[in-house]
Order: sequence, then structure tokens, then C-alpha cells
Amino acid sequence: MTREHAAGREAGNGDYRQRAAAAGLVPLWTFFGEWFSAEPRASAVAYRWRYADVRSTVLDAAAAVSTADAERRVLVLENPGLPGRHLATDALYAGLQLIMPGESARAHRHTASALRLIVEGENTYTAVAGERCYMRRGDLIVTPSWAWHEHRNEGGEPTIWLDVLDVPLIRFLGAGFSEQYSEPEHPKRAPPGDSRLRYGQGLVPVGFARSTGASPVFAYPFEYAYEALDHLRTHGERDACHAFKMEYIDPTSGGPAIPTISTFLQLVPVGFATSPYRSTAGQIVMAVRGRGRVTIGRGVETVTFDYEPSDVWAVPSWQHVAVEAAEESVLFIASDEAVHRKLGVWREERS
Ligand code: 1HN
Repeated sequence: MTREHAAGREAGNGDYRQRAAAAGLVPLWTFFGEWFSAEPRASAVAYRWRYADVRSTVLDAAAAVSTADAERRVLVLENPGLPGRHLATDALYAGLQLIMPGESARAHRHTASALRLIVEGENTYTAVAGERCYMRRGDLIVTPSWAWHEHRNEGGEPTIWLDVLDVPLIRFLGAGFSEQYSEPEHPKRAPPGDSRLRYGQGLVPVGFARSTGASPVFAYPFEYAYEALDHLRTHGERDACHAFKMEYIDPTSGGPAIPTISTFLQLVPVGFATSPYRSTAGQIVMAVRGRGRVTIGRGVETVTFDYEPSDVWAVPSWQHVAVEAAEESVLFIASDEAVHRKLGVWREERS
């Protein structure tokens, strides 16, 4: 092709693009490479929120807004790679929610599924479908899609927890509905612990039939989860990439505790360094116990930081992760792995 030809084609292309745009069309070849990169390229970046840095700002929200005015008083963990998008990873939302002593957040429901991982405070509950799930540090409480839920602090200290929701996915699909309950509180339907005792003890009431895709168990106390992990550490095999890692499941199906969000608890023994591992899932991690160092990514884009209890960090899709535990560490992980697996696009790489 002559130089004139090439220049002519370039100019013609610009002109063509404009004509196409005027007709409501976009040439695929102008962005094909961006869409079909050889490997996933998340917009989110590896990022850590140090709890010691954000805690006072979260507590100051109590003076800035009431729970009644805010609906939910939450400080969103916004990934710097997703400015203005209010997301922690490309597909997951996360925030730190505050309820002061005597306060409540009224009953509502939405099609997005939610989880709470309790950071601090006691004598606070989330009532899920009328069952009060009392919170202790490290507990996981799940709110299935379309389940009524409200929060109340009956204690004397502020309560703070990490919220993770599948909102971006549900909004992307155009499946977002929400509704407020007619009263501030949903009527009590069951005593505390009911869902776990009914469905989470290796037995179910005869005649039980799952009515939705979600787990009928709402609360996964840290005490039991840690007991299981500790047992695995003593009697199980240590994995080079995961050390000891267990998944929270719906005990009636064996599937993930939340259909769209995979949840895990990981124990990394003191002095152990996990081998770099990556998967297509984006992850939100919180250190429940321990201190150490996390390395995310490889080569020039490697991000390394130290963590301490209650720190939260985001791991973008397809970036290597390695953890070195300076103290025995217990890490809670929420990821979109469950969706990848359901769609048949899950990939992982151990190295
Ligand atoms: C929500 O309903 C809660 O119920 C927390 O506590 C965070 C973020 C986006 C949309 C709904 C809650 C939320 C949320």
C-alpha cells in the first residue's frame, strides 16, 4: 500500500467512524483488542484499606447522618481503579457499616444478596426473615436475595461490620428490585440460632424442600468456623497456595452459602508463606486475626503491603496473590468465584 493510500484510508476511517456513529453503529475493529485481551485485565487495582486509618472516619459518620436518614449508614470501600463507581472490585460492592448503641436500621429487602463479616461490637443483631442473628467478631451473616432484614444495636458500644453485596452484577443484569417493609421491624419469626439448628447440623426436618437457590442457614459463627479450620491445620494437609482454607456452604446443597458470592475462611500458620496463586475471581479479603504481608501481582505492577487485624484489601481478577504470615493469620475472603463457576469460565493457576 502506498503512503497516500494508507493516509487516505486513515482519514476515510475517521470519516467512516463518524458516519457509523450517526447511524447508531460502532465498528467492532476499533475496540476488539480491548474486549478480547489474551488474559483478563480488571479495572480494579490491588488496594488495602487500613482499619486503623478508616475507623475514626467511619465512627464520625454517626454525627454526620442518622440511620433513619441514611437508610444504611455505610462508608463504601471504593477501589481507586474504579473511581465514582462505588465498587471494591469489578463485580463486588463492599462497605463498612456503623450502628451506634440504641440505633436500628429499618427492615427492607432487595434482590441483591448480602453478607456481613463482623468487625467490632456486640449485642447487635441483623434480623434475617425474622430471625435475630447476634453478631460477634468474625461471624458471617448472610442475607439471601429478597429476604427482609434489619439491624439493631442493643449494646453499649458502636458496632461495625463489613458488608459485601453482589449489587454490580444484579444491576448489570437489570434485576435490581428493592422494597421497604411497612413497619420499621419485621415480625419475629424464629428464635436466634433457628436456621443453623434446623438446617446446619447435618440434619434437616423431614419434608424439607429448598424453595430458593439460597442457603436456609443465615449465621455462620466464627467460633465453629475456626474450630473446623484449626482441626484441619492439626489433622489435614497444608496446601502450598492456600495453607488451610475452607468454604462456607449451604449445607442443604453443598453449594456456596450465597449463590453469587463465594465465601472462605483461610488459616495461614505463623511463618508460612503461600505460593503465588491466581484465579479469575475478584476478591475482597479481611484479616480477622493476625499480621503479615500480602503481595499482589507480578513484575513491575507488584503491590506489597503489611496487614493487621481488620484491614481489608481488594484482589483484582487474574492477579497473583501470596501471603506471608508474621503471626498466625485468619483471613475471610469473599469473591465472585461462584458466578464464574456457574458460567463455566472459572480458571485458576498455581505457581
Ligand atoms: C443494604 O441493604 C445494606 O441492608 C448494606 O445493611 C449495604 C449497599 C447497597 C445496597 C443495599 C444493609 C447496602 C445495601
